[in-house]
Amino acid sequence: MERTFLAIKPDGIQRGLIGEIISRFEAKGFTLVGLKFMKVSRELAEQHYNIHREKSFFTGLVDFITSGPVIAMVWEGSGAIAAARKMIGATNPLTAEPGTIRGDLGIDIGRNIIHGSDAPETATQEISLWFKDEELISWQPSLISWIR
Ligand code: 3AN
Repeated sequence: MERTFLAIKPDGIQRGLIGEIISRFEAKGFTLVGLKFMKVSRELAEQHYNIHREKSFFTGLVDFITSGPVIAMVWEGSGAIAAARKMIGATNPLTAEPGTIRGDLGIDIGRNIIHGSDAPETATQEISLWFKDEELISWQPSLISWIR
């Protein structure tokens, strides 16, 4: 069973999109194993976006993600990492496909609503950066076990 890290960014929270976004992953059939509503410290933001440290937009990115609360989540399911990326859509919401979260709900590359891990290694890294083991709950949605 695969786990992926997703975060609803400050713009998603400010625009009242929390329910809409969580609903999509619930409806898809993935299982929520961790969730917290939190302010992101500069230190955490810089670690999370470390790979972009040399990019021109790095400071703006860190300013933005620390500017208001975010919802950090871990979702579990077969193929969850790639499927969540597909549901999120391309980095630039203007070119993201309709039907994706960014394609349906956004217009600005710097305000692209949600983050999702892009590969198994980054998912593992990001989950341990954002969550302690005891904050993650393994459980079986038994009512729908027949679809697995
Ligand atoms: P994704 O979130 O689709 O994996 P990355 O990892 O390439 O995209 O970029 C991380 C974040 O950096 C994006 N979610 C976006 O907020 C921001 N970003 C990426 N490219 C740009 C850009 N050209 N200008 C401003 N912000 C950007």
